[in-house]
Amino acid sequence: MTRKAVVLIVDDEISNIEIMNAVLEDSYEICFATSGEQAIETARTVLPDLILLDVLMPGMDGYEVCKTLKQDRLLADVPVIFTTGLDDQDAEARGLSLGAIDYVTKPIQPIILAVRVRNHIELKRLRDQLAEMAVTDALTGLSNRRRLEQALGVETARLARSEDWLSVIMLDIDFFKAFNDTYGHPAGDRCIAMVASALNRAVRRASDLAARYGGEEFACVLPGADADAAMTVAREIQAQVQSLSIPHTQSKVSSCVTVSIGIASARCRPGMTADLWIGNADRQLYLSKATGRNRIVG
Ligand code: GH3
Ligand code: MG
Ligand code: MG
Ligand code: MG
Repeated sequence: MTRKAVVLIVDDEISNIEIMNAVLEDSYEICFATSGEQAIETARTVLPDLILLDVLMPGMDGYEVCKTLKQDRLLADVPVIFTTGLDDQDAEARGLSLGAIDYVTKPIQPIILAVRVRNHIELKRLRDQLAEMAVTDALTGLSNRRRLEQALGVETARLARSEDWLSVIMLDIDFFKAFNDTYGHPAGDRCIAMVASALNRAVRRASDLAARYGGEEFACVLPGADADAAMTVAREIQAQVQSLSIPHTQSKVSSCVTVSIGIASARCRPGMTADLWIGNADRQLYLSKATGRNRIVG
């Protein structure tokens, strides 16, 4: 069963909260706030799927709340619908220009409120799905190259501040063209998906990222991992791929599918870029290929 979406209702008048709650409580999990300050606090704790926000409130008003929400990385994408007695185009324009997605006027019309809330929650769900698809590889379910490069950019900047360790692993399936030629392209796809699952089993830390970089090439970002730690992960990747025991009669190094692995490890320094790290790991991978394949060069 999918969880109920959470709607945060913000209004300084309890009677308004009661009216909106009566419309929505069967379909959503409802939480309340009766001031702007409380709204921000509650939003940060419950991370609602949608916020119904009163404009006129003593203290922090709805506009200020909206501005604060939009500046918060975790809350900026939560749809905000303003609710107000003001039947005033300027107020509506101001709310929408601050990033609110919609506007309803009081007295609340129950059917309209219910439909708007439902539509915006559905749109938000589709937007989230699309955003997730944009950074996910369809064949393997791993992160794709886009997420890898984004994450690596963020990590290099973060780790450079403390000059902490970072390791990047690149790996590539050996003699994969011959595999496709022998077993066919669909079997090749299944092989890529299995190697991805092996990689996923080997890269276990929540802060680590495993991605399909392209074709039959994968990359891992291991924040905080020094050369020894990265070597341990690389050996585990190799062992997991080996334990898949995917037959490959045309491989020149084994009777089963193998991977070549390159590792780049260093303390992060200011100015180091994602491209530099990928380039370094790729150079090691090239050495692994050039010196015989089915091996780790770190
Ligand atoms: P090496 O050991 O040097 O890596 O040799 P290789 O044959 O694996 O390397 P090469 O880069 O020449 O070939 C990679 C092959 O991977 C070629 C391409 O057809 C295949 N490939 C790339 N993406 C996919 C995919 O999504 N599915 C399948 N089935 N094959 C793919
Ligand atoms: Mg009010
Ligand atoms: Mg290859
Ligand atoms: Mg390749």
